[in-house]
Amino acid sequence: MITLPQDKVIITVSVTGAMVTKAMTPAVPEQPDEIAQAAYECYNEGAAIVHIHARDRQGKPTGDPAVYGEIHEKIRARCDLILQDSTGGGANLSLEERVKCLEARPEMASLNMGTLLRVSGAYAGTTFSNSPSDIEAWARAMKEREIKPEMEVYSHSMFRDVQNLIDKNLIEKPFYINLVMGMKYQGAVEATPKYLMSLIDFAPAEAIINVSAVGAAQLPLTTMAMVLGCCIRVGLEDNIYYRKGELAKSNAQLVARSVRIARELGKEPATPEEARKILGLKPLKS
Ligand code: KMH
Ligand code: ZN
Repeated sequence: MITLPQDKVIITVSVTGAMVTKAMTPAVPEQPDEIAQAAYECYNEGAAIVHIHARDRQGKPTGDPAVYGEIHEKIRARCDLILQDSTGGGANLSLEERVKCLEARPEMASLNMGTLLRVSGAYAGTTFSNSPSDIEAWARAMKEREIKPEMEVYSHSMFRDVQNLIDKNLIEKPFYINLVMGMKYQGAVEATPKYLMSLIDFAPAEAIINVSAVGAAQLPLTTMAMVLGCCIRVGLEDNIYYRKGELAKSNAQLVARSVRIARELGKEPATPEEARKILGLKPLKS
C-alpha cells in the first residue's frame, strides 16, 4: 500500500447513497441543489472528494447522466471538489443504467469488484452483480474517458478482480482502492480492525487505500485508517448516526468530526488540488 504523506488525509464524503431515504433521516440530500449544497458544506469542512449518487424527482436512484451533469455543474459553481460518480447505482438500476453516469464525465467513478448477495430489504435475494467481464468493460470505458476508478473491495477475494485489471493494463498507478467494510451483504467482511489489517496486507503495493465502514463502525475504522496512512470516507450513504441513538445533522457534521480527529493526529485534510496531485488526477485548471 502507498501511504499518504504523514501530515495529510484525503477525505471523501458520500453524501447520498442509494438506500438512505428522507424517512430514515431528513438530512440526506436527494435533489441536485441539495446534493451540491451538502457537498459544498463538506468542502468547507475539509472534504476533497464527493461520492455522488443521483436520485430522480421521486427520490429513487437514477443513472440519468443529465441528472449527474446537473449535480456536477451545481457543485462546480460552488467549489473545486473532486467529482466521483457511483456506478454501483442502486438495486433498482440495470447494469447499463449504472454506468450511464460516465457520460457526465466525472473525474472519478466507483468500480465495484466482485458480486455480492443482498440479504435484507426489498431487494433481498438479488445480486449486486459485477462480473469480471463487466468490470473490465467498465474499466476500459473509464480509461477511454480519463476517469479514475475508485475500486470498491468488500472482501479479500475481490483483489483477484483488482489484479486482473492491473494485469490487463486497464487501470493506472497509483491504483485507488476503497475498502467497504461491514456491509451487510453476503460476501462482505465485517468492519473490525483485524479485517482491516488483513485487507491491507493483501492490497497491491502500488495502491492508495481508502477506508469506508458502515454504521457505527464508520468512526472507529476511519480513525484507525488515518493512523495507518489511508484515505477515509464518511457520510450519510454509509452511516446516518452521529452517535448511538442520535442522527447526524448533516454530512458536514461527520466530515467536521473526522477533521478534528485528523488534526489531533497531526494531519491536515488535503485540499482537492492536493488530492488530485496525490491521486494522479489532472489539475482542474491546466
Ligand atoms: N454503498 C456503499 C457501501 C457504489 O456507489 O459504487 C458502496 C458503494 C457502491 O458506494
Ligand atoms: Zn456509493
